[in-house]
Amino acid sequence: MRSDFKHLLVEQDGAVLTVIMNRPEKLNAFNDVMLQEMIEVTEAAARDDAIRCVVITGAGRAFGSGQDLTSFAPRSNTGNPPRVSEHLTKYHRLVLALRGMPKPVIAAVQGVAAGISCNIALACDLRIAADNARFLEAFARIGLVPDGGGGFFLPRLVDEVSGPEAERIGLVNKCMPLAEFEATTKALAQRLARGPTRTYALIKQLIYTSVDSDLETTLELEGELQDQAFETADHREGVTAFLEKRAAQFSGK
Ligand code: LHQ
Repeated sequence: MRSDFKHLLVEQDGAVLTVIMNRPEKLNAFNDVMLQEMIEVTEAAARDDAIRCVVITGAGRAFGSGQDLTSFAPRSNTGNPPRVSEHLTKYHRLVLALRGMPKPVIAAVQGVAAGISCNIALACDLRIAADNARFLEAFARIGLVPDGGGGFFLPRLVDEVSGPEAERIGLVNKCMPLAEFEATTKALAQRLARGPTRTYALIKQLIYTSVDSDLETTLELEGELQDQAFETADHREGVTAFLEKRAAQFSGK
């Protein structure tokens, strides 16, 4: 995994990869370079067996402010603007890479997560929020419809939601005081990375497929995925550790 990105800070601590979107002066708005780098790092993390949990977060006082409106708007003022839908296919690649990542992905949200940055947080498996978090589908404020999966992940979110409110309605898994935010996120990511991460990937596949399946199809998929889980080293280790009355040492295999 290279680490010389222009707009990302990438830190690996054991099996946890933390990706920090790093354009704090623009509240980490996505320009073309940062979007491309996010796609690259996400796809590389998916392939890298040494990484067993990914944390996505933002530098400075925000998670992200969505599409950089200064870098996209001038193009649409030219005589031959690109179709927005063409530009959006890059975001689709990122959303699908996060969703399909064969290991847990945590969005650690402090400050604002607006527009497509909000929807990137929604595409992650878990969301941890600081009490200053603001989830903001800012699209309608600039006359746009939600994109980047906003229409899929959260069709009913029409107004701004704070961190504490997001916890109350189940939009985030945990909200905490800003002072505890970093340490709690690290502890959660390390705990997940020590888990049976191959099985977590199968669980993600089951849950995300079941959303648009019926019961019969889901029961069948459970059987197929359980066949795979049954063959993992981590399943053997889990049962052995239980019988030996000790903590399991999972390898993610
Ligand atoms: C920004 C941005 C930003 C550039 C703050 N761009 N500079 C996809 C594809 C194609 C087309 C369009 O859409 C999409 C998807 C989308 O994501 S659309 C939604 C785009 N995002 C927004 O509409 C949010 C725009 N930003 C805001 O409403 C505010 O900045 C929020 C509410 C996020 C934060 O407000 P404040 O805390 O008051 O901060 P601020 O507004 O003072 O921002 C700080 C700086 O960051 C400021 O620059 P400056 O040079 O004046 O200090 C802003 O201009 C800049 N910034 N968001 N998206």
